[in-house]
Amino acid sequence: MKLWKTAIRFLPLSLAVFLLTGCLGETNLTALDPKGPQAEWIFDNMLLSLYIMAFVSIVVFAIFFIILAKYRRKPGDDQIPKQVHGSTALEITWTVIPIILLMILAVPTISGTFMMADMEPDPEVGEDTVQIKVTGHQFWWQFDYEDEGFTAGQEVYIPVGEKVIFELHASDVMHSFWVPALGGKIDTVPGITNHLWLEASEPGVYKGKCAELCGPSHALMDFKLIALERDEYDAWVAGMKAEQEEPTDVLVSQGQELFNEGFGCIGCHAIGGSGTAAGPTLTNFNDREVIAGYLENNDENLEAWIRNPQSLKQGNKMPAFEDMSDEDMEALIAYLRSLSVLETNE
Ligand code: HEC
Ligand SMILES: [Cu+2]
Repeated sequence: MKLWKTAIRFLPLSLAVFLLTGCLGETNLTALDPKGPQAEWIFDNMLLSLYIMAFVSIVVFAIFFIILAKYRRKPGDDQIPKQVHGSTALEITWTVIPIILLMILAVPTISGTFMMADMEPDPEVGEDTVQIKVTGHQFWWQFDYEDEGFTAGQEVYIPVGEKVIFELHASDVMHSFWVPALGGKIDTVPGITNHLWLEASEPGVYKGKCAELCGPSHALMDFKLIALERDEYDAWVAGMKAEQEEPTDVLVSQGQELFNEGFGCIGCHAIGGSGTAAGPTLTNFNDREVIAGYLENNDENLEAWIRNPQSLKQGNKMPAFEDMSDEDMEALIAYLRSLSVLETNE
């Protein structure tokens, strides 16, 4: 009876687990729908070990219940059964079977570990293999395309169907770089350089997350990996490298003036060019789907963000511009909206 009570007490908890799995919603923030060779390897191995576990459980429980039924005490059975000790045949069997099962697991594990650790360039792409330096900051991501000489923030673009090599760093505390649909997570550690490669087998927008508790807004330290066909990717690279054009629109150039001089946003946010700044580069800000990793990128949210970033992302390093006049805000937003490198911006 007591067991039943305990079981019933755990029922809501187990139901909650089922309900929470529904929270995944539309996103591809899942390792169960792999979209690249690394993620496929992880998923296949997860299934393989699950099958092995299921096989072992089924066999063990089947034997258990058969023996329970077969050797239970029967009516009139009042003698102690013959006592035995040890069985060489049985002991060899239950040693050899697990060894075989572990060997079955070891083959793909070891070959996969080498596959994932191989940081040689993509054999088909050679020298043009894309290499990206990732830096985790509280609470945003910096992506340096050093070979091309520019820096991106919050969204990392890669060509589809090619191995892309990431070099991982952290500027403050430990973070962890994770795009579940494409592969395993890897920590970014201050003072240590880690490496990882990923490949996306289909074009698309893949969600990424920081997977290492790094401070109050850790849960909002999201980013996106955007895989484009090679020609679109090249066009994006060209856009990121292009000289900033002088704005022709009056409001936009007023906004630029405020961004550079009036409020000194430029001190933390570079536009164009490369290197580390105190905040994410805004070269292609208007192409981003979200602001600060998670807020839908519309004017209302943008204004709210500039006026009071702390209320939206606790502990982040951007100061508030609460008292900005509406006119200045309008001009700044117009300027930020002009920052795009993609041809179409749907
Ligand atoms: C002291 C440095 C600093 C200054 C000055 C500053 N920012 Fe920021 N800003 C940041 C940091 C840091 C972030 C990243 C916050 C996060 O996501 O954790 C940020 C994020 C942003 C973002 C979101 C970027 C994205 O793609 O997620 C926008 C837009 C922005 N700032 C605009 C401005 C504007 C406009 C000004 C001037 C009025 C300004 N910032 C001044 C540090 C600064
Ligand atoms: Cu984090």
